[in-house]
This record gives sequence, structure tokens and C-alpha cells, in this order.
Amino acid sequence: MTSPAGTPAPLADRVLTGDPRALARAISLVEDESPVAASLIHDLFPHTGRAYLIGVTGPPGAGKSTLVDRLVAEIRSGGLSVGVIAVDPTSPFTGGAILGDRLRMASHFGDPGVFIRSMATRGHLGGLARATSDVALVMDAAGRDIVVIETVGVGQDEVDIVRSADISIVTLVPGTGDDVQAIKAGVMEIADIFVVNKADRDGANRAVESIAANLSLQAFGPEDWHPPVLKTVASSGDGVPELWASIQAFRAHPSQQGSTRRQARHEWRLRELVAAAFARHLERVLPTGEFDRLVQAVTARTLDPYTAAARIVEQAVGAI
Ligand SMILES: Nc1nc2c(ncn2[C@@H]2O[C@H](COP(=O)(O)OP(=O)(O)O)[C@@H](O)[C@H]2O)c(=O)[nH]1
Ligand SMILES: [Mg+2]
Repeated sequence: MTSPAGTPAPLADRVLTGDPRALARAISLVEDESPVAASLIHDLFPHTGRAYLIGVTGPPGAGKSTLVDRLVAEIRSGGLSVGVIAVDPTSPFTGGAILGDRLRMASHFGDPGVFIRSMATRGHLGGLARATSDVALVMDAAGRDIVVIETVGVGQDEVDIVRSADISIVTLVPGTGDDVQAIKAGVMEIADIFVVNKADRDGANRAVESIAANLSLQAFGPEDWHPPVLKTVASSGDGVPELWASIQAFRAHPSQQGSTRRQARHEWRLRELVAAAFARHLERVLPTGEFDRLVQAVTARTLDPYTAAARIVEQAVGAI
């Protein structure tokens, strides 16, 4: 696509045509929080909202990357295009484990319907969850039907990432009942589907029962979706077609037909952006050292934290 003058079309236009090189470039800009990222998102945003976001989380080594790889193959067999965002720092997709990266990519190598991107887990000023959300937006704009986000369910950032997907899949393995504790309690509550992977190992049924027992403590209404507990062997692909079927059943479930979940996602994003903008504004308008002085006053108990916060807001808002 070229503009009338014969110069290359703007990046946003090329992303919208699905050009993988433009997609890679746009993702880098967004991930690096480049100054042009906001205007890029501005141009792309009206063309987003079509992709379905699948969050996959669980402890390191549970087989998430292997499972995602198989799931992508399953999705591709139905003809849908896929974007994968690997946020898991231990993921073979991510930098560092370059050999694993190549091996993993190899199964989809040459398939333009699959775009895999690893995210650096550090250095995001606006937060990892924000960066991940924006990368997913760019993939959405580029026409990816499905975006799969892999993350380790250990930190708050990861929980936020999975919570902001359209569906959250929590992956556990047999043998260690502690796994359920190893991931954040909050993750158990956000799971729409539980997967007991490595079901070729002893104790898979016990793990299923313990998750089911845990679920029975939660109150589900008759209209609610009841999170199923599935068994998979990601290394062989066993159970993966059933997982994909379950994802589709969730997507079609009456409880998912409104925009409640997406509205919650946008509310959360907007709050994050406003908070970040306010923090940047504070840095500009507060007199040098003022924030530190207030922290010291609170530490010395000469000032209470509510009064200190009120003073900061007053100075900031007064200067807007
Ligand atoms: N036995 C068995 N091993 C598996 C299975 N799925 C993955 N693995 C292995 O578990 C290890 C960790 O897998 P990986 O996908 O990197 O886990 P992640 O850290 O959760 O992304 C690898 O050596 C995989 O080959 C499975 O279903 N059964
Ligand atoms: Mg991984």
C-alpha cells in the first residue's frame, strides 16, 4: 500500500492490512512506549475489538508453552489466524532461551497465520499489563482472530493480564497439591477453564478432584458458567481438541454475550492510564523535593497520610 505521493503508507495502514513486518514494528513501538505509540493506538483502536483474547496462566513448568503450541495448531486447523504473546519469563518463546524459541516456532514456521511475540517482562514504565494489552490491541487491529497470552500466574501483573483476557485458562499439573497454592489465590477465582496438564503422570485424577472440590466451595448461579476441569497431555496433544471446544462453548455461553467483561477491561485500562498520567503530572508540578518532604513528615508522624495526600492533590489540581 502506498500513498498518492508514492511514499510508503503510514505504519497504522500497513498494520491494518495484516503485513507481518508492520505488525512486528508496531509491536516494538508500543512495547518500548515510544512517543508515537499513543498516536498509533489512536489510529488502530477503531479497528479493534474483533479478536478473542485467551489468557493462559499457571506455575512455571506446567506445560503452558507446549499447550499453547498445540492449541495454536488446533485453532489453525479451523482456519482462524492467531497471535501469541508470551509474557512468561521462563517461556521457551522468550529471549534468552533462543534454542527453545526456535524449536517452538519451528512447528508454525512459515505459517503466516501464526504470529508469535515474546514480551520483555521488565522495563515497562506503564506496567507489564498495560504493555501486554497494547500489544494485543495491535494484533487485533492486524486482523488476528485469536490472541493467546501466556503468563506465569505468580505476580499481580500476571493476574491483571489474565483477568483482562476474554477467557482465562489456569493450567496445573498432577502430583503437587501445593500447585493450587503456588499460584495466586486470585487466579483460582478468575479461571474460566482449569486444565490439568501432564495427565500422562500419576495423580491426574486426584488433581482434577481437588480442583473440583475447591470449585464446589464457590457459589454458582444457574445462569453462570461452571468452570470445567479438563485433562491434557500437551506433549502429545491429547485433550487439546476438547480444550478448544470448551473455549468455544464458553465464548458462546449466554453469560458471555454482554459486554460486561470487556467493559471491566476498558475501565481498568482507563483507570491505569489516568493514574499514570496523574503521576507524570505530579512530577512536573510539585516543587522539587515536596513529595519526599511529605513522605518524611508522615514517617516522622508530624503529618498523617490523608492530609499529605490531600496536599499533593491540591497542589497538582490547582496547577492543572
Ligand atoms: N510428561 C509431560 N511433559 C510435558 C507435558 N507438557 C509439557 N511437558 C514438558 O514439561 C516441560 C515444561 O513445558 P513448558 O511448556 O515449557 O512449560 P511452561 O513453563 O508452563 O511454559 C517441557 O519439558 C515439556 O516438554 C505433558 O503433558 N506431559
Ligand atoms: Mg512457557
